[in-house]
Amino acid sequence: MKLYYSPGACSLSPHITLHEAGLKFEHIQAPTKTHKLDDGTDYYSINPLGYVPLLELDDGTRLTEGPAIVQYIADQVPEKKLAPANGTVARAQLQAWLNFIGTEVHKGFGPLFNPATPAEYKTMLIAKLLERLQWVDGQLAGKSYLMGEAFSVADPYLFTVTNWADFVGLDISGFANIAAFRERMAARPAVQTAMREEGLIK
Ligand SMILES: N[C@@H](CCC(=O)N[C@@H](CS)C(=O)NCC(=O)O)C(=O)O
Repeated sequence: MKLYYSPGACSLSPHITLHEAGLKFEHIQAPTKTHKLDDGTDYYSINPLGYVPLLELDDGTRLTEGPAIVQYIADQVPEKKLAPANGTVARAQLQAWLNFIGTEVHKGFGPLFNPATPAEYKTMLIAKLLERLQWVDGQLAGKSYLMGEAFSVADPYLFTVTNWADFVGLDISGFANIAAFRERMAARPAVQTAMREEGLIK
């Protein structure tokens, strides 16, 4: 398998998940600004939408959309229990978290990275993000991970998007449960390996 990623982008979530799964894969950098691979390939020829993550399977199938990719990875190694079984209420709850993070948090951050976004809109986005993260903080009370005591593939996604707070000047230091969750995540070997491979830590 090949994972197309950009350092620190949302592709960090499947990158961590692949290490949690213990699967063999190659990681290929696809810079989100230039859309050019190191070998000169135009990334749009791989993903016409131009974004990461993209997981290319060994038969050449290309999977996009982070929440779908991480569930696919989890389902390759059911013994690792990275996601509850398909068709269960717990699986729907995991999907609810993945969708919530994708639509209510991830996509709220995007325009904050864009210097062309008007300041008033940024202020609105920040207020909404803080509201959503406050709710996540409450949901994490008394829990180690989003789904309870068991780690799941929703956790690397929350870890990844909350990593962006510092870069856009969003102060989330008041969310004690998110801070504890982030520390717990940062201590996981799979997280450290993925972050090292992306050049985010030494
Ligand atoms: N809907 C996609 C969105 C992915 C996305 O927003 N990727 C960003 C990085 S976090 C990106 O590659 N942006 C560059 C671009 O759109 O060209 C998903 O959830 O996987």
